[in-house]
Amino acid sequence: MIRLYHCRDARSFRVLWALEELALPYELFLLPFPPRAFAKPFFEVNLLGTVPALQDGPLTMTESAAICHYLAARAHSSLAIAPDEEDFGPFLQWTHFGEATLTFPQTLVLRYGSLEPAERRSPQVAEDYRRWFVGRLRAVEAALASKDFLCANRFTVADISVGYALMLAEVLGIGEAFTTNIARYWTTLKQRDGFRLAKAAQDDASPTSLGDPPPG
Ligand SMILES: N[C@@H](CCC(=O)N[C@@H](CS)C(=O)NCC(=O)O)C(=O)O
Repeated sequence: MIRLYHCRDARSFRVLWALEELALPYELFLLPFPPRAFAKPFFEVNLLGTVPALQDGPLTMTESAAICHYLAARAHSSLAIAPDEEDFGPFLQWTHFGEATLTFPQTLVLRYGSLEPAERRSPQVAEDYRRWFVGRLRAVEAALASKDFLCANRFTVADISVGYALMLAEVLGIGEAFTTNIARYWTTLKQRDGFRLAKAAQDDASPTSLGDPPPG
């Protein structure tokens, strides 16, 4: 069975959301954040110590957007867009944009705004990257004009990838910067059953001690 190593509301939430949308069976290992400090045996799963880590038989993957694409494609699900479909290019663009362009600046807001010890925090860095993130939302706002989803007129893992960045923005208090189309889109995404089930799964999970047998 698929195993997902996850920290609450971290990028691994993308994978949890995709698993619930796809209705795939999985084992969830909920780790304390950051695992590299508080779950050292996790280094045996992912030598970087980052989440997500997904194990599917002998395969281990650690990139959230790639894992979502992998799961949807392997399931032959409409959550992936195939190479012979018209929106294949935009699908790849948005799936990667969600992580590489939108989430990267947010991690600097998080790190230098709150995670670092007080003496290492930098309001200037946090503010600069908050603005960077908000500026990059312009592309999402334009893409959603008269559309409910980013590609192919259907929900795909590209929406999970970008949607997670919007979720993190809310956590970081940047949600008030959402413009009209983004606010409408985000409201729709978070009402999905898959999103709610993923939230419930992390709420219901017990913290995993990696020395223990798998949960469930
Ligand atoms: N590009 C990777 C980034 C993975 C990553 O950096 N995850 C963060 C959580 S959001 C993490 O595990 N941070 C803990 C650390 O760096 O020690 C992805 O999209 O999955």
